Amino acid sequence: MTARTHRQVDRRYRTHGTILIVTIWVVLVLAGLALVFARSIRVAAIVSRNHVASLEAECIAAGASAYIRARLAQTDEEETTSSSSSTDADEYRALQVGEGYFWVLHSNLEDDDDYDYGLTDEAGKINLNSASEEMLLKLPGMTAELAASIIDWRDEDSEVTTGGAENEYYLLQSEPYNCKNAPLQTVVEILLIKGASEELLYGEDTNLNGVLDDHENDGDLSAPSDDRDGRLDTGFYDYVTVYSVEANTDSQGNARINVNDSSSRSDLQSALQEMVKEERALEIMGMMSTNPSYDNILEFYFQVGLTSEEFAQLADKLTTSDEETLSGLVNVNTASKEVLLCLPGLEENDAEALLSYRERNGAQTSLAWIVDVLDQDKAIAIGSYITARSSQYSADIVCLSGNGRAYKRYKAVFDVQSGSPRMVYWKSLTSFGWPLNRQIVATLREGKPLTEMILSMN
Ligand SMILES: [Ca+2]
Ligand SMILES: [Ca+2]
Ligand SMILES: [Ca+2]
Ligand SMILES: [Ca+2]
Repeated sequence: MTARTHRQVDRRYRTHGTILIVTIWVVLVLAGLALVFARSIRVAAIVSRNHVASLEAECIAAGASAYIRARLAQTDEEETTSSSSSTDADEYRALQVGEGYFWVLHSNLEDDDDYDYGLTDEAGKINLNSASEEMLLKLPGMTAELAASIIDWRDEDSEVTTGGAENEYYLLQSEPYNCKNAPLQTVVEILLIKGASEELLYGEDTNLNGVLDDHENDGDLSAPSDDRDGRLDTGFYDYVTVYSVEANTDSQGNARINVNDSSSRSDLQSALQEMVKEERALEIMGMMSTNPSYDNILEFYFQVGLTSEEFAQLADKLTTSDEETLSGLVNVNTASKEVLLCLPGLEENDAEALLSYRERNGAQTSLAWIVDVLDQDKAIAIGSYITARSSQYSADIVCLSGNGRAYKRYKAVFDVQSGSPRMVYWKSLTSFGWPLNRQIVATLREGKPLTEMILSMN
């Protein structure tokens, strides 16, 4: 072989070698691209599956809201309280919608380890717009600064209450805003007010479930910071509302008789005669002062010497106010101990006596029983702040998709005053976190059915 042919063969092999290397590279790049593609398709598939799950949870929330409205419409007359009886709990726990589920969570304020289910009565709470500074101060965790500032925030004037704040304060903030000088429209609006903070509002219960979760009892190991004392130190979130308002009519929707209005004396006498013999009716009328100015109907009760049975029949028909609506009255039939303790003059033993009467005697429809539990002075002192009726209910709606991949949580408030329940508030609570047992999510993610055992775990 000549040197020339050697060179030719060499060149040919070199060309083949180059082609091989280029081919290997092309294959490598293609393989890489295929991997990237496959991965991005997989990611896209996961994203779209999660998106579908999220839409599913959203639809469940809409269904839950319709369900609650239907239940409220149905129980409008028959049920007066929504405190968590056992039947109530079943009607709001793990209800299946399609493949997914929803719960209506109700903080169990007596037990740090247990959930309750059902609607929450907004009239069983202290109304931030009508409570006096003194009443606000008695809320768990309330500070003097915040109580005074709430008064200034909602009152029309610009005079600073001691410890409070008006425009001078808010306009000097790094992002200035005006003092509202009008009622609060939501509970969380309080976070705009001087002295307020999430720590005061929610306390250690940062996922708003009324249960002491691990991260709420591990000190600073994980957020939130807590005192690790094995007890759930709550804020006042569960005890306050801005929604409670009722028509100043009786339960049938008829105008009430104003016992302070001399022109309604004949109405009062007829109402009495429907209930007792004429002689007794006249006796009661005779006890009334000629120029009456009763602070509230409990004062009327004591002055005219009604029996508590008579008062129970009459209480709902009477008023001492000309107003068409009454705002912020506390329903003594549903209020928690913490809320009862905010009422003027009530002490620990009074609140306990009221609660134990309710426990013994079941759901009450009137407020007349107050006079069997409290002495005259105490009953009259709270008489202007209490009611036996509820017209607004809130729901903490927790929705989970059927595959456990997405959940949504909403706070809703419904007003039943007009007969057909109307939604007056709807806000996502999803960012507060999954509030129920994590085993529920894990079970659905594994594609297993939810058993009663899993559902009843705390
Ligand atoms: Ca003001
Ligand atoms: Ca909690
Ligand atoms: Ca913690
Ligand atoms: Ca604690």
